[in-house]
Amino acid sequence: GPEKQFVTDDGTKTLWVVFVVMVIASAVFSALSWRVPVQRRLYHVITTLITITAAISYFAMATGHGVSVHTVKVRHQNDHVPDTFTEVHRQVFWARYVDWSLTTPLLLLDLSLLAGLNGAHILIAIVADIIMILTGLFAAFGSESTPQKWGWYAIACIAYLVVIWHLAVNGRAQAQAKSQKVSSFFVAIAGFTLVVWTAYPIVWGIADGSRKLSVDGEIIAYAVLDILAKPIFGIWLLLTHARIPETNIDL
Ligand code: RET
Repeated sequence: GPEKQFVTDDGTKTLWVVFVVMVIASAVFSALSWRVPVQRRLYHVITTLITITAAISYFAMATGHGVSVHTVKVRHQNDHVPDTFTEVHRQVFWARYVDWSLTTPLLLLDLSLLAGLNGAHILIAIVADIIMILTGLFAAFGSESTPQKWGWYAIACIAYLVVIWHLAVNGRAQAQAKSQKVSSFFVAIAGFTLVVWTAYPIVWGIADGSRKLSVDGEIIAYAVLDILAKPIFGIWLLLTHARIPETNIDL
């Protein structure tokens, strides 16, 4: 019969743990917004929306929603019988892509406002980011043929390079123009973001991509990354920006 790559009880427990972490983070971030005047709460609003979205997505995954089984035919090398295949049935948690398509633009908005990027640059970074997530979704599903799958993956990686370019080059230049304090904070938190985000396509490559990592292993890897990229990033941003008046936003 087909090889089955499915979540087990341990994976489901991990999903529940992350759900709870995201709910707590959302409560803490909204509580923190009371410490600043109402005109200065945009970072709190954005960052709370990020963890609320993640909490909803983890609730879906923990209760068995936002997931579907993907069937892949794997061809075997066999000199005597041409075209021997086995089937792999693997669960793909598409709820992640719904989460990422909302939360990664919001994370970029946080960083863009911190740096003081202009509207055109923010728009390019966010559109490239959405293209990255949607083509990543195509890579996960449109993959009866391997070249097609890695083709989508390559397109997503190019879009990711556009995102990085905007942060590393334009974002840094704008932050520098604001002040030394803003600049060093931006370099630190954008550098952290770059390292954490770059781990996602690596995990994808060994999980959904080549199916070497089990579904439980994939859940654990993304759990660690999601906690770093959302609650840890968020608490760092909210506590630090409050001490740097130049990061205030005039809207
Ligand atoms: C995919 C696969 C295709 C290639 C690339 C990817 C990048 C994903 C990234 C995700 C970041 C997610 C975050 C989530 C929430 O906290 C879609 C995995 C480049 C960068 C930060």
